[in-house]
Amino acid sequence: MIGKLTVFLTVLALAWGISISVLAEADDIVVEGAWSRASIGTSRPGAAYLTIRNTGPEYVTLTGIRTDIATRSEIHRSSTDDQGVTSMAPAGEIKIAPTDTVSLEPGGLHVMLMGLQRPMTEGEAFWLTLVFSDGSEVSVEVSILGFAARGPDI
Ligand SMILES: [Cu+2]
Repeated sequence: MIGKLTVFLTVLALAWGISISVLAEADDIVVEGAWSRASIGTSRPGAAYLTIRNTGPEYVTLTGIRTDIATRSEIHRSSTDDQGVTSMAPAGEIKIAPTDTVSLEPGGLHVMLMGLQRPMTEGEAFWLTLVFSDGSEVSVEVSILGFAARGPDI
């Protein structure tokens, strides 16, 4: 009887252990307010903005972006030097601390969409997939706002 109970508890412990280990980074990620601006044609890259919230107890790392609206998409960071010159560069991986929020917004971090496959038309939307370091993914629909939009609430 005790033997059986031990086996039962061991199986329980294993099941618990497994359920912990399959918890993906993406399970703790909330992506909100995804938007972009309408483009004039497809010759210039587009940009997308959104907010990523880590609701979990561990760090999560955003490693890449996938979308079918562009042939290449990267996370960039814009910065302005003391001369007032603005430039941007690939931001690499984005590490998000537990309970922290990272905002991709004009003038800072953004998703650069290079090689647009179709014009970004106001009122339409496209899908963006965020890829995390454990291979898990979160997909969001990105609303396309007007040419001069500064955010979903403005
Ligand atoms: Cu950029």
